[in-house]
Amino acid sequence: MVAIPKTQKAVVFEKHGGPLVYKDIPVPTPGPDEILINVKFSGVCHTDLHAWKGDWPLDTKLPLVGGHEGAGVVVAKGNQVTNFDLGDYAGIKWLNGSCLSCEYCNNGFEPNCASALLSGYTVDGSFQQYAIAKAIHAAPIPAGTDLANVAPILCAGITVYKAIKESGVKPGQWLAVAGAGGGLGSLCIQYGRLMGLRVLGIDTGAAKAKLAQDLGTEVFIDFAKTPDLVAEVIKVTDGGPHAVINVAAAEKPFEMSCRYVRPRGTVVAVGLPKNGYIRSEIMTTVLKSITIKGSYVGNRADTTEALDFFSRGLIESPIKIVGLSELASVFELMEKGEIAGRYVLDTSK
Ligand code: 8ID
Ligand code: ZN
Repeated sequence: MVAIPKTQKAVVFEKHGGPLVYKDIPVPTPGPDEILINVKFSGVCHTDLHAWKGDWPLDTKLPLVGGHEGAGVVVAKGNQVTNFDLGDYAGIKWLNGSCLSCEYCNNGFEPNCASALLSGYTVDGSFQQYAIAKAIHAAPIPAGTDLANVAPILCAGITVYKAIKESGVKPGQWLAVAGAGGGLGSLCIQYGRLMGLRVLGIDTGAAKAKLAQDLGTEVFIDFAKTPDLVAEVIKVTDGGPHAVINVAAAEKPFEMSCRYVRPRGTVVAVGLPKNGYIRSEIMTTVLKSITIKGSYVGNRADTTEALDFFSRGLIESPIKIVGLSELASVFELMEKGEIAGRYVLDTSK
């Protein structure tokens, strides 16, 4: 048994866009159906930046401890918990809990549950040393896993794995990833390759181009250096990609993807730019008979499956590790679009 301290380090903000304060706060106590995870590492997702800025028409808890890619060790549990033991590895994901009895939960659409609890948004998340998760939704992480490297799988990995499945793309077909050099994109390239797809990456800058190519894109297009992106994508994929996963935190690439997607192809919306709309010209939408759909994280089965790819050593986690106290500077880099891959916070620093 490890002793659980009364207080811990966390990054807390009290208002959107306000100071991100690294300070001591109480360690929470798990309820009957909850586990307390000693978070060792937490990925920083662009969603955390949206949450801090208050970008979305969905209220957060305030004050808030953000973060939803937390990997750590179970140190306490409620008396109803049967699926974790003390000492097990567990992960905090975006979907912290859901009712498990509504139409959506019953059909495996847990992210669509109206009473879902969201880590680092409606409940405190993983930018702290000790975080609470509903045991039934916490991610089971196999013993011996590298906790820094697995952290980005807990949101970015699950989300892109699910989005590719939702696209219905088949082995041998083209998958375009718009936002390929970011946290979700760099994992999307790899899951796509592992599913037998030909991957086209779209993003900008030398660092993201190199990362995307190292991770397995067959073709990379720098959108900032390509005057007619739509024509170029159609050319290199010989008619357009069969599916597009939009993971950019910007609106423009969504519209473009509706133009370059192959006839009968699918455009998947994953990125969540502030006030964003997908615009697709109706004539083209109909004549090309394209599908436009949204994909939102993943359910418990998607979690296990996405983690399994990682556990078998098939996924390279493109991470840089810095201390938890440095969250504000990570947000600054992310805002400027200067992060290739994912930053992971070490909660001991
Ligand atoms: O379940 C979901 N749907 C879900 C889950 C997790 C995250 C949605 N998200 C959302 C986030 O809230 C965010 O809006 O996905 C988006 C991407 O998250 P991220 O991968 O964590 O962000 P990032 O690391 O900053 O990467 C974004 C990339 O997009 C590129 C940037 O250069 C960056 O590499 N990008 C931009 I901004 N504009 C682009 C464009 N026009 C572009 N790439 C191609 N074309
Ligand atoms: Zn996320």
